[in-house]
Formats: sequence, C-alpha cells, structure tokens
Amino acid sequence: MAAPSGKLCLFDVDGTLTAPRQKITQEMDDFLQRLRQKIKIGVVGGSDFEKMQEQLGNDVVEKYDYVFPENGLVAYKDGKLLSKQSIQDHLGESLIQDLINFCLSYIAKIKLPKKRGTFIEFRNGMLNVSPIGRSCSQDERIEFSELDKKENIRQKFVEELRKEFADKDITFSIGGQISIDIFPKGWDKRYCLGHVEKDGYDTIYFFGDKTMPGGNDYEIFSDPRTVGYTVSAPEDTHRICEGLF
Ligand code: M1P
Repeated sequence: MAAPSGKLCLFDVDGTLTAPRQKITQEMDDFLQRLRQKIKIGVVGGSDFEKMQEQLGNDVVEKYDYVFPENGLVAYKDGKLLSKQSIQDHLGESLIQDLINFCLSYIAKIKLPKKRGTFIEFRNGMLNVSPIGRSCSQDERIEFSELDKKENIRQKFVEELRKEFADKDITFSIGGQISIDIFPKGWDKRYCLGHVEKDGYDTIYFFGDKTMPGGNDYEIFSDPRTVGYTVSAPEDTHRICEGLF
C-alpha cells in the first residue's frame, strides 16, 4: 500500500473510530482505506487484539500499517507481530495476586443493579477489571455506564486502588464504559510511540476522545512527539481528517 508522505495518523478506537465496543461502520472503514493512500495509519487501543478484530475486522493487521492493542504492549507493523509485553514478568506473581485479590474483594463488597461474569480479564500487558463483569449484555453495559456517570463507581474504585498500591509503580486508568485498566507506569498509550519513533515520521498525529487529564488518551495526546486532536465521535474524526489531509 503506497503512502508517499512522512505523516502517520494514530487513532484511538472506542469513541474515535467506532462507537464504544461496536463495529466500525462501512463508511468509516472506506474512508480510512482512502486516507491510507495518502498517509500511513495506525490504531492504538486499550482493548486486546481479539476485541480490535471484532471492531475493526479480522483483517485489521492488513488494513492498518500499525496495530497496537493494549496500548502497544502488543504491536503489529505491516501485518506482522513485532512484540508482546508480559505484565506478569514485569510485576511479578506476588504483586499480580495482591492486585487481583484486592479487586475481587472490593467488587465483592459493592452492590450494583446487575453483576455478571468475568470481573478480571488477564491480558498480555494489563489487567482489565470490571465491577459489573465483562460478560454483561449491551443493555446491561449501558445501564452500568449511566449509573457510573452519576455515582462514580469506577472513580471511587480507582481512588482506593491508588491508595492501596501507592508505593507501587502502577497506573489505574478509566478508558471505556464498564472497566478499569491496570498496568505498570509508562505502559499507557505512549508506549506505542517507541515502536513508530524509529520509523522517522515528520509528524505523528493522534486522534482520541478521552484526551482530558485522567482519560486514557491524555498521555499520548499531550506527548511532545504527537500532534493531538480531541474528537467527540467517529464522525468528528472523519471531518477533521478530511480537512487536514
Ligand atoms: O478502548 C477503551 C477501553 O475499551 C474497553 O473498555 P470497556 O469494556 O470498559 O468499555 C476495554 O477493552 C478497555 O481495556 C479499554 O481501555
């Protein structure tokens, strides 16, 4: 795929290319493939590779020059796996278990309108923790998300985690609608920049919706290596890109 410029566009996924945890629309998909004729494109999300495939297509690694699931802790370039980080190697089993035990007992103590299954998803480079449980339905997801906006369920959980693990170099990040991502400090979305830096781009653009402090796009958005854009929805991403490129 030709891309005759020194520009790279990195996109967050949920809320930037797709509605949260939904599939990309045909229109957006077509637009990005047209954009790829002009510049290199990549995706960087908090979700794991399987969820990225569900949302962006099973052929995601062929459609984007870079694919960075889990903030780039898993990295693909030109359709090939570049590297994979391991949270257990980095933090060690004892701390991992302290985190899991703390989360499970915190979740056990709170009452919610609904609780389902898969409260902790163990990924390559992060733990994803959800008070309602990842196996909730779409309606239950929305219900939790609305309640969370009013009652700050995840924010309170994160505050307790930050207190409990204050002396550990761990980040607790609220990215999506129902969960919290837990990973070592520095393993936020800036992690993926280490992979693209060496490819010598003149400009690396980043588009994300959670670019405010505390949001999981904030660090990469405000990094001096990127030119950041805040978007409100996929349509907004489309509009801004059409203007820029
Ligand atoms: O991409 C943003 C987030 O998407 C999912 O969040 P949730 O299921 O809570 O909406 C998760 O994959 C999360 O890890 C990710 O940061």
